[in-house]
Amino acid sequence: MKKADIGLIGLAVMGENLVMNMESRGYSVCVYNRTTEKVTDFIEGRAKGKNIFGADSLEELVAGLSVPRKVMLMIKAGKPVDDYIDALIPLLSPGDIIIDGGNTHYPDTTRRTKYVESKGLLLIGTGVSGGEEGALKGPSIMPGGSKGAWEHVKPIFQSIAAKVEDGIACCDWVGSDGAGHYVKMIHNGIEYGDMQLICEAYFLMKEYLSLSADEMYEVFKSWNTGELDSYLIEITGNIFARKDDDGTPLVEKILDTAGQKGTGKWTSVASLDEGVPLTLISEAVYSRYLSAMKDKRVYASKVLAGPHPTGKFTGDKAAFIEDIRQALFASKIISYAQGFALMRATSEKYCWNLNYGDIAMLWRGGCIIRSSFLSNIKDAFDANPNLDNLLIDPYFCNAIAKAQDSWRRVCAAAITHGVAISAFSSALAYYDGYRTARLPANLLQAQRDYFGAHTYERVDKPRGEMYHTNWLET
Ligand code: NBP
Repeated sequence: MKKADIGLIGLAVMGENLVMNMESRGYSVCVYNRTTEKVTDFIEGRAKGKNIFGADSLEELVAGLSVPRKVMLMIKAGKPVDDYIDALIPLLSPGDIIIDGGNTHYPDTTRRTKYVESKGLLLIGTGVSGGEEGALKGPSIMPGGSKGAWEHVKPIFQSIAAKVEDGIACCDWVGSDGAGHYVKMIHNGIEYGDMQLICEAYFLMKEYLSLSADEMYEVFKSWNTGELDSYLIEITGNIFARKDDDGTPLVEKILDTAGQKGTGKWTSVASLDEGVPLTLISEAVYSRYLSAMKDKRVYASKVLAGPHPTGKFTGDKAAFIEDIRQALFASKIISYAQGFALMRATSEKYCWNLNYGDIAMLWRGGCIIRSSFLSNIKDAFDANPNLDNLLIDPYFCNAIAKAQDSWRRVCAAAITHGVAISAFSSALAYYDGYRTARLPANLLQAQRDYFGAHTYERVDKPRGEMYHTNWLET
């Protein structure tokens, strides 16, 4: 019997759709699921008549695969992945490949790569982005792990991945160890930031400018034709157009408590570990936490005073909407600048040799943060592969210079009128901090030396020479 090109374990939304995608590209797939009834349902349902075969056990799955065997896990991240790896190792042969396509935390992939390689096998830990629709029609795929596995998996992955207009697949090798899952984690963090920025723009338009959902639909439609052109801007416009059964905007019926699965938090924690500011994404994570404190906020709204004046906007609305657009664009640049700076620090630490321009291209299609803006990032790293911070690139430097008056007007108005815009304002604070040659940390060093004899460097002496003062001595 002819063997299948690849095996897949995990027939939930993502797994099933990836299998359908692979089969539609000419690959035969053998499938297995812990709850084996799902295998039967799938084979007799969506997969009927297709080049997809079911297995009732892991042994049957492995026996049905061509060599080197490729087994992809599309299951809940965490212990189930370790359990399947341990169950598969005795069934596989040297050179066979295990692929983890779930939302795994990158240190787990680094650990598993070493473990699987020590058994003579290869492991790919890959980010898959784009949700269930992406999985079916073309996701963004970010593989890392055992480099030797890539040549065997590349044709399948690149054929199922999203393609951008020039036909380039949004899938390429990212780096060793957990690099693929790391880049997916950064993607998710950036997604948190992009979403929060859009929510703050909406909040200003609703609370301060008193725009209707229909008016905001028009604003987002026009924004999607310019610098902000992106999937998230597009779907946000569509959300404003959606009415509930009573004809009112559905979005206003939705409870304001945000959920999360934790990948934004991982990104923030990674930034603290590396000592790289990631203020915008971290604010986006905190904003979700704050939103979840609904009862406390409702209580506080009745007892905590707001600013005066609290009145509504009376000026030129179109001009202020343009200010918001510029503020969103400038803040978005900050978010990506911080995300890429964090990737650089981590890449250097683990010797991953990440290619930042190529990573931007992986996100051009298929995934949630896809946008035209990513081409500008690719151009920036093509022009200078050693670019330390995107803000220094001429395009982004000029874009922020152009946007900053609007950005400051928006933050000032929001602060004056008490509209919470933590991502816009923290982005501006980072920008002002990053462009300041002399910060007040001289005083901070003096304080540390005063109470803890932590010593300090002097501006009039070579770097590295440490000084201590007995501050109480007169
Ligand atoms: P889920 O994350 O809901 O996982 C469902 C699958 O995991 C089923 O096959 C289930 O088997 C299996 N599973 C579970 Br749950 N616990 C298990 C255990 N203890 N042992 C063995 N198998 C177990 O599915 P999904 O939403 O399709 O996502 C799959 C992976 O892709 C996840 O890691 C997810 O984070 C990631 N991801 C999801 C999306 C998305 O938009 N949903 C996007 C990108 C990445 P059962 O049928 O027997 O319960």
